[in-house]
Amino acid sequence: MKVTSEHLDFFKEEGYVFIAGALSDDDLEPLIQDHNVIVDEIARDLQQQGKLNNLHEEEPFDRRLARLADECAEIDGCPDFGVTRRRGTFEFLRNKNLVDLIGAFIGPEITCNAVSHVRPKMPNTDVIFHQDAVFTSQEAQGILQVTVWIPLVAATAENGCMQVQPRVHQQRMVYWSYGKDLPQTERVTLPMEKGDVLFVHKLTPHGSGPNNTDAVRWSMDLRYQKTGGPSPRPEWPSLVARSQLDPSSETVYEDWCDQWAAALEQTPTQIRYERPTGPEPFTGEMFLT
Ligand SMILES: O=C(O)CCC(=O)C(=O)O
Ligand SMILES: [Fe+2]
Repeated sequence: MKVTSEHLDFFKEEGYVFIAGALSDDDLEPLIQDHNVIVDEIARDLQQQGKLNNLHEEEPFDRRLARLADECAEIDGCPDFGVTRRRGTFEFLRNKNLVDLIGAFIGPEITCNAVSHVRPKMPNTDVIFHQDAVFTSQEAQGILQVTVWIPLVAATAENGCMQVQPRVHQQRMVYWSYGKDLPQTERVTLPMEKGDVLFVHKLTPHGSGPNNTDAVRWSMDLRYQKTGGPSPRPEWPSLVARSQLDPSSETVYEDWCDQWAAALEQTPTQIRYERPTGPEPFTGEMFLT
């Protein structure tokens, strides 16, 4: 699957674009396997501590963490990938099929920054509307960055799939107060199948409604930028996913693990940067030119 000029025109106009069937089960499987292992480790650990009776081993990927959480209030999602540092997940962040798509939005020098997450969206939780442009250090406010949203299970209106406010990015404003001052415009609901990939402009307001099912809506939300620019979260490591200029500069797994371990030792929880309180014009890079 390729990003076409129609996709890019749609992205420029609407502030998001949805690419159906961009990834195969083979692309996603290592990521899912890693998170099966992570959930299993959480369960066994709590069982050993006497906090859990049933490991719920028979439950499928999309349900097991929810059943464990039903039984043990301590479970609220799972640690992020910088903490778990599994190889399959690292490889996914630089998966060829994925990175081929990203190049169309930011060019051939591609870095995944640390404002990137695995998100097990638990039953009854939602994500309030916001722009991703607000999650940034001051130095990186103007960078060209694209959000890549990838479901690991089908995302539906019922389990709280992504919703976006189209065309708001064209106002070139950053609404800094995390949702409170966003313009109230049409919201488009975007159900997605496993394998689909969504690209969201950093000025596009988006969020997701409550997960009204008893399963987990697993997804990845990743932020890619041009290599060399300032990081929106510099205290944690970025990863060079691809370099045409210097392939030897691409991050290797062992270094990525070491960098995360060192960074988390120094800064265990994320820093909340100073930010303006009201809306301000965005003067940075809007699109790849
Ligand atoms: O996964 C969601 O529901 C919202 C994620 C999000 O805000 C993002 O990917 O930027
Ligand atoms: Fe977001």
